[in-house]
Amino acid sequence: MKLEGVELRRIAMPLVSPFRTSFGTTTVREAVLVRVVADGAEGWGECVAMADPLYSSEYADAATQVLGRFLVPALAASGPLKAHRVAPALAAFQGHRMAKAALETAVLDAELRAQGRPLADELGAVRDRVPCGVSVGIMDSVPELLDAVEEYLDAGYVRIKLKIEPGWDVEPVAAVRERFGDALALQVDANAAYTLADAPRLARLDAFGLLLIEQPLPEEDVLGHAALARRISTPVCLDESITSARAAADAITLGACAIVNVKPGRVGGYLEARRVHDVCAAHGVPVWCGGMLETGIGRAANLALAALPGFTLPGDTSGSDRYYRTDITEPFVVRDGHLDVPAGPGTGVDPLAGELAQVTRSTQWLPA
Ligand code: NPG
Repeated sequence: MKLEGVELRRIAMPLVSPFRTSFGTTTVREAVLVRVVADGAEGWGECVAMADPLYSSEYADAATQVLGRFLVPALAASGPLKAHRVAPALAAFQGHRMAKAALETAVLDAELRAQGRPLADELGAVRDRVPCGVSVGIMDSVPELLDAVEEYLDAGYVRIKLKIEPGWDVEPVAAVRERFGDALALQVDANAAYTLADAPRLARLDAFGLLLIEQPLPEEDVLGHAALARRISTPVCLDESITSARAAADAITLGACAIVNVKPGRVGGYLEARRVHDVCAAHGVPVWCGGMLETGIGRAANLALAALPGFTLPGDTSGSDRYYRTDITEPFVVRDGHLDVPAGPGTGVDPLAGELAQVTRSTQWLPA
């Protein structure tokens, strides 16, 4: 295919309720949408960088800049447009994986649409629907948390993830276990809020039969996670630390994780995400698909990935109404605790023009 141009679109979508994690509170999801036009076909990618560099070093303004100034020009200069050639064409630029992922996804979507092939098939999906978990933010009180969890369980979610931080860990976990029983699939996510010195406190979570504890220590503290894993019985899962298939192989070899959260944006795209899946599968390490408060555009692609055989744990792939009153695609609706994997060409979803216009803050067209 020949690239005609790339549109960068900044959007801002209010969340149905504030989402608090150990690194901050999100009330409006700002994101960058990438639309690639090639040979008359178009494809979409959603950049998961947040408004502020709190989860990772990337943020939406920087992603917009690096795409416009470096990544799109490099792609335009790189010869025939093919999804598998995007990462090599951008490899000279350090980092900016979320920006690179969005561009590669848009190219992949355009290519697959032109061929009439679904992303799920391209990635190697083996399921038509995937079980859905939900991530529950830090709340002002335990009763408020219990109400939120109850609502999600009533909506059919098959696994609950509680966000934790120092001061909001053992007590809320104990309360949820007590109220909803031992059969509830329950896990926690610290977003790097602890240090190894907190090991005794984190070991108290062992009593609650959690599926996993996600990213308790800082991104770069892989050895710390290995040391922690020897001191607690809850399986350690890594998120922020896993920036590539190589990082996954290292972390597994070092004993730093028994489970991996795969987020395509964090590792530079769906093709690398599949390699992370493959590395983990080769080591017998289960994976699950993370979420970054995506709109329907990013969610559709995540569902394709979550349908791969190594994704044996429910992911943070929730229904549209968990995030937004109005999504920018046809809404994803959880039925019987599952979401359908889109079956149409590419990601299988199209943005709805009216809804998209409502949330658009700016657009920029970059001719090839
Ligand atoms: O369901 O999309 C979702 C949110 C899941 O908790 C979730 N995401 O640390 O994994 C995380 C967290 C996150 C959200 C991280 C937004 C960064 C941005």
